[in-house]
Amino acid sequence: MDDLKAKYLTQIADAGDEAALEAIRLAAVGKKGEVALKMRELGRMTPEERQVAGPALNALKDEINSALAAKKAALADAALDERLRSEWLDVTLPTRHRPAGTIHPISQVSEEVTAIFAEMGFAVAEGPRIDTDWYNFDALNIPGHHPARAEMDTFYMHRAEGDNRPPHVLRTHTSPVQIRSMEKTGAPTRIICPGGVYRADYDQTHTPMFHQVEGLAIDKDISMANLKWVLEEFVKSYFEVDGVDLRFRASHFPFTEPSAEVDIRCSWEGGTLKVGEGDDWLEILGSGMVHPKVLQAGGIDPEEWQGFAFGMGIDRIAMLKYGIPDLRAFFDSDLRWLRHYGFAALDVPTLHGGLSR
Ligand code: 2NL
Repeated sequence: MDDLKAKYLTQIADAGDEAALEAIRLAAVGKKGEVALKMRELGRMTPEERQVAGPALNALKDEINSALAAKKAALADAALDERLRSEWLDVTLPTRHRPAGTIHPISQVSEEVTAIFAEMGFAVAEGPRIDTDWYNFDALNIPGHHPARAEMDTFYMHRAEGDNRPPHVLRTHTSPVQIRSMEKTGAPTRIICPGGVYRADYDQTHTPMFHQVEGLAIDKDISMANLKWVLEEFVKSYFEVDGVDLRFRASHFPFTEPSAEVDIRCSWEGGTLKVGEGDDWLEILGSGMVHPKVLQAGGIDPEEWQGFAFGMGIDRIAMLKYGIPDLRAFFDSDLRWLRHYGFAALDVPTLHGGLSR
């Protein structure tokens, strides 16, 4: 019996894993194990022999079981030690770089402008960027011979051979959206149309795609006085100043009569723009009373209704607000340079709700 004990305790001590331990357990103290076989021999012994062998076998069984349990615990400890040795994190390592995205400045300025006009009751209207030349030109009283319709100024879509319909164009302003809106909702109406527009132009202050916001207010007795108030409110809110002088300069657009270009009082101290003070004037938009022919094209009776309209370049007013010198910079894929101009989300309402930031 001492042989048995020595054999199994040695095997247990040498076992390398739990599977080996289980095999030893079955062979030693399992139902058909060696100790069980010995127990069966007890029946053939004399009572005296049995009195010695019985307790000894039970003791052997207990001893093997506790050796198995101890070894199992030791193996688990060793496995844990090994995991702790191999699986570790250096929490002092610097973090990985995670580039942070920001809303595009053009998108943000669009939203700022939209939010300001929304407070004055203007709804947003949107429409196709590819439109017929009727919506883009004719409806706006821009005749066939007008230079804006020349190929060097406008992108014309290709027509299949034999298709003799007038060409579609990439819209050169968002005005066609306003014509479509007039047709759809009639008068009275108050809308703004922000969006991308296209002209065949490329230099420091022109890109072939740029962004515009146009506004339109039509009612029974809308006048240039209403236009002036709306624009004043807009400029004060957008440039975050308490007051500003506006200057209306007589101008000409085919779609308005009379027409005016609007300047705001400003100064250029040390190269930075200050709105509302100083002796300089800065042009920010074009405007006027909607031409009767344009109302008519939109299905609105000019004998009954009148309205004002205006248009401004979003990219341009974004450049002015943030002091960005080259329009082309907006359309580079990498906008990290913008931080150098102090561009940051502003504490003004946006369409996404709440404050932008
Ligand atoms: C400019 C000038 C302007 C309009 C746009 C407009 C639209 C309709 C009817 C009448 Cl549907 N007018 N839009 C009017 C005056 C000026 O834009 O220099 N934009 C950058």
